Amino acid sequence: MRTRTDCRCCAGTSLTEVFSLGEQPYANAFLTAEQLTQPEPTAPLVLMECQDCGQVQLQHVVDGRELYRNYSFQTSSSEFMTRHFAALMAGNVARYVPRGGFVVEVGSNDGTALDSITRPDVRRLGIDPADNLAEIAEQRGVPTLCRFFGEDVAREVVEQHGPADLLVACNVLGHCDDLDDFCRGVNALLSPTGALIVEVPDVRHLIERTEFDTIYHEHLSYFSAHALVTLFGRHALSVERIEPQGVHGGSIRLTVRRGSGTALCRDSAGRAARDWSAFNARSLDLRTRLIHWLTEQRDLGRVVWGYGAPAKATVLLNYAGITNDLLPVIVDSTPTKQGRFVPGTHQPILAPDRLRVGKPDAAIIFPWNHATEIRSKESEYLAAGGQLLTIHEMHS
Ligand code: JHZ
Ligand code: ZN
Repeated sequence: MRTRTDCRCCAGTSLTEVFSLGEQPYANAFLTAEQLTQPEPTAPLVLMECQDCGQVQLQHVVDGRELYRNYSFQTSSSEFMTRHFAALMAGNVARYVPRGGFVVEVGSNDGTALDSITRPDVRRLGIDPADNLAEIAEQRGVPTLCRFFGEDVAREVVEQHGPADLLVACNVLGHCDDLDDFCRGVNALLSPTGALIVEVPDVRHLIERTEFDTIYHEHLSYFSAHALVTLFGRHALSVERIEPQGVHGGSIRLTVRRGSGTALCRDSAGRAARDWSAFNARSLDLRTRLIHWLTEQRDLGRVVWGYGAPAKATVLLNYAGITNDLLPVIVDSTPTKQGRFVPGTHQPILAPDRLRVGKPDAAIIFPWNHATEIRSKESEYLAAGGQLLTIHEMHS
């Protein structure tokens, strides 16, 4: 772990602390039964804001090799996200990829997005550091390079396959410590007429919608459009388009091209409107309400489980200190998470069909971003009187 004292978007050094979740375990490091008795690694989660460009980033950087070698999250776990990425690929392949062209996805996970490309003439390559995921992707026929993307890897790829017409990086920029190296990689790999498509959660929504549970060690940056335009501008990359996206609590999609003539003015992305003290107060209030509600349910003799074990569940449960006496079980559809336990608070993770057997009175949907999909899958449980709710819907 190291402390970062400069802004990864503008290189400035005026960083101010705006929020802290304290010392926390790694959100996606779901434990095996043997690991339950062993000490767990933790690191602080402290948010810093750059006073020059508005970038928000973690003060402490945990080595990515520790977080990503074996990765539990799988893109294919959501049908909604699978459709979202298929639409992204379809539109941009049609727009930027000529016959026989080349598409590279950074952070390609289990190959879901690249697998959606239907044109047989298009060559594809995924790049992802998790070997368990690269293996899954390869099995479904998506060629995958199991590495961290950066300038060196980009040069190797160009040498082997030629330049990329389309580079896609969704929910991956936030995970990169060295964004200058990422941008040098883009410049090494992108064809002169190609495009880079980036998607990241928008920090504006994180603040406005009190999404503090999206703050964890993997997420080193919490971007605004302004900070990203600043970053790319320093690397002769120009942001051609910014489109809001509803996914992950409110995201932005950027289309980035070669050239320094940034077509977009650097909109200040709500900097003046950032009210961190109200965000701090709302986060504390949410935590208090959650603890009260769960205690009340327990005292009424009602059983409450968790539905979905996203990284966000680990953050919320640990921040609120919710152990098995208040919430004893979580169900999740991801095979690699089942049979494991939540870091820190140790709830067991079971397959979703156990919900129909165990029939808890209620379950908290931890991935609030997937509430619609989960409710439609669990219509039987709901019809039988079960309750599914998100933390934002909780009133005691
Ligand atoms: P979900 C992800 O974070 C991954 P997380 C990553 N860390 C990132 O950067 C951000 O997104 C932006 C389960 N589930 O997508 C599957 C069901 O059980 O909110 C997942 O474990 N049944 C790279 O970890 C979890 O919920 C279902 O029907 O916060 C969702 O995780 C559905 C739809 C999901 O990711
Ligand atoms: Zn900055």
